[in-house]
Amino acid sequence: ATADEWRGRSIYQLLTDRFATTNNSSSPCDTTSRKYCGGTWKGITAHLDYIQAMGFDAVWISPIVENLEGETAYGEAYHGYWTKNINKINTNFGTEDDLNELSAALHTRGMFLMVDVVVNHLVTVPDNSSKNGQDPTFDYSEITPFSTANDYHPFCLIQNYDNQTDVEQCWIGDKVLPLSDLDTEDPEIVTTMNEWIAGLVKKYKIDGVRIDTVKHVRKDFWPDFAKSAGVFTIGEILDDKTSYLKGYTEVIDSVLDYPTWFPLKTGFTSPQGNLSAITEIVVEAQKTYKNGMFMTGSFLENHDQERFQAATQDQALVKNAMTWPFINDGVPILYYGQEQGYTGGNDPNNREALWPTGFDTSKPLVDHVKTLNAARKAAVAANDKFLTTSMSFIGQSDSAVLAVSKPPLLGLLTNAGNKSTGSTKWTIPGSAGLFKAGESVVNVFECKSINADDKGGITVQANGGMPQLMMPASMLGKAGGLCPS
Ligand code: ABC
Ligand code: CA
Repeated sequence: ATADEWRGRSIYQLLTDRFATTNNSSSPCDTTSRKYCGGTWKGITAHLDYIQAMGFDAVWISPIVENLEGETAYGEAYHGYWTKNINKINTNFGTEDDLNELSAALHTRGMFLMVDVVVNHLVTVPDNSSKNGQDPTFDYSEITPFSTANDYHPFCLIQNYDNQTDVEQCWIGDKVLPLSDLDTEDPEIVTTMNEWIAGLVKKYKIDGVRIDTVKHVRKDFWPDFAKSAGVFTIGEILDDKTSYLKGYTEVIDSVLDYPTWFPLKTGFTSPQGNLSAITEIVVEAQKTYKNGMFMTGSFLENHDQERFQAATQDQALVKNAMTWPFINDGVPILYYGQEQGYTGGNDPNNREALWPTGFDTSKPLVDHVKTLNAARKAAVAANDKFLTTSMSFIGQSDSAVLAVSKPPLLGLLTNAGNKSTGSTKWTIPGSAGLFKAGESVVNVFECKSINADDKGGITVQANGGMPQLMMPASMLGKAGGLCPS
């Protein structure tokens, strides 16, 4: 599928090993031991109802290729990022047929499959010479098809993240488990990777790829790779600066929105957070990225960062922060387990198994997510320019509140927290041009309406620090499942 076909989608990100098992096992998963816990592609296929019922229409799964087998100093390759053979699949997750069944099952439901792919490195366990302060050596014959030292950049760990040559040609990982950095300057290797991605996308009817470690490969590698993939590409560039991401927005369709994630996380972690830092980043991105904020992948959690609820369990703050990805110009991405209220800390603790919850749909955050997806769908249905019109911020005098306008949605967020009393409010003047005089406007989280004043303005009082998502009542009609009257 093309970038345009992904624009209106909503993505559920999961780790294949941790989402669902084939036979609905209820065995616990000890995240700290960093071992395979038994999740499979068949397991995902069997639980698509759970994902779809929350309103998602795309699923991002872990890397699918064969990984290094057995124990390393950092456990097993259950996450899938330690490629051993690009031409085989990871049988811990199932068979080729299983993967094809998952792909077909998604398509039958009108959903998209996104697969995580890695170009930057492959992995083989080093000998332990580094223990004597020497450089480790590697048995590249374990890796397919890049089986000689010539296929890789000479060993050096990235020392200086401000030196882009270091970032691209030295290795990520650490002394204990360095990740062999592929020589992506070699034309033969480039051809091999381009043919590989074309074949993979075709074979499994993949609709989009999430590209790992994009900033660790030279920028001009990416356009041909993306073209060979032939589908939507979204890249991971872990950096907090829009000026750094800018160049990447020109070589692939889309980038994960890390620059906004940093102020989003700190802004909503406590009432002391600064919400205007979010506004600043967004305005910069809208000005500098190739497509503005459109097509950025907007998220609150992922598998590399502690979960939001590791930082705060104030449910008002949680619900505010969770609302953001669904009300901005980007494509919303929800990391599995957030809807169940998971609280895991940094890798590996943020990779809990989902099955112990029994895929419980009665949880409050499951409900919250349903409403968020439904509101976004309703907005798309009500305004055919929703996906192509930039959001804007409506100025507020209080720095603990944020008013995000993306008609017909008006997101009212605050970091006042659930202990806040009284004073927090949003003032939306009639001059913002959002509502008609006297029009009935509904907060879709509570299905409660208020009337705009005679100039079309509204003043909304926060209640227990909760976010509010406003929409003209007249537009709810097209929205299945949203505030049924
Ligand atoms: C394993 C263990 C961990 C252990 C670690 C040393 O080794 O599991 O417990 O702590 C995979 C696995 C991981 C595994 C790694 C390494 O491989 O999932 O569990 O960790 O073996 C992607 C994926 C990620 C994946 C890989 C590797 C890459 O999403 O899941 O990890 O295929 C860098 C990369 C980024 C990568 C990330 C993990 O590391 O750039 O692509 N993610 C700075 C750098 C970043 C760097 C980051 C973390 O540090 O600039 O490039 O990310 O090392 C901001 C700055 C940022 C700064 C952050 C921290 O602060 O703006 O620049 O990031 O203010
Ligand atoms: Ca590299």
